[in-house]
Amino acid sequence: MSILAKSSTLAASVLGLLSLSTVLVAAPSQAAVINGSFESGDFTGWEKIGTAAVDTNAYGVDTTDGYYQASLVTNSKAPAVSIEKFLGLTRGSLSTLGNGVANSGAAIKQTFTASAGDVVSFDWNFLTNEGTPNARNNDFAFFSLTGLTELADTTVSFVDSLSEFREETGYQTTSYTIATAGNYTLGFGVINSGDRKVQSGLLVDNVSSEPVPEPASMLGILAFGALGGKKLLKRRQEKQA
Ligand SMILES: [Ca+2]
Ligand SMILES: [Ca+2]
Ligand SMILES: [Ca+2]
Repeated sequence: MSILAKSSTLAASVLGLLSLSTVLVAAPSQAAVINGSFESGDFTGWEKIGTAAVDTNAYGVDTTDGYYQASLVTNSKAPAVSIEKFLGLTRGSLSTLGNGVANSGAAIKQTFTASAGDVVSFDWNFLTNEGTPNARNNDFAFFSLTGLTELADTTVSFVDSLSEFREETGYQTTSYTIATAGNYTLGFGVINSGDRKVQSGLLVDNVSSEPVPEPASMLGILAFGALGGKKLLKRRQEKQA
């Protein structure tokens, strides 16, 4: 075997170890949320119910990441009970958030596998044509993951909107840490409370599920790779001698 051939074998072995390290480090992201920023320009990886589209800045609100964002509107006739079923929520739960009787709306969802400690993070913006606050028709936006959590209703602070809606909360970031490993369905929705004459909307962008950074173990794996490479080099050099 020529020296060149031996070097290539060694290079291949080291490369193999490095690839293994890469696989070990990258493995958790395989199970993460996909197309979380909607940069495919559509709902690849997601399912929807009611009126939901993928829009650009032309919507009248800038995205927070890339060119696209998801926009949901309450104007469809998808009843609250169908949205609850779609998201795997208890029947009637959308009416238990203290905003009156949930009428109809829209939602999107995605199911993914998470490890304990994974952080689910997303940007959202609630928009409405309702007068704010509006006790009778208290439209609201929510997300569902391990339970149901309200993001905003007509009683929060708003600014004037350049979109088709009168007012918006502006984009805000929400994060949630997964306590137990398993399969999770992440849902986002916007609901007409009371009547369905005046609409509200929800923008979502930059959705991600990230493993908690563990610098110590990552360094460990890389060090193991480097060490393995060195040992291999030594062994081969001994053989050569
Ligand atoms: Ca985006
Ligand atoms: Ca509320
Ligand atoms: Ca409404």
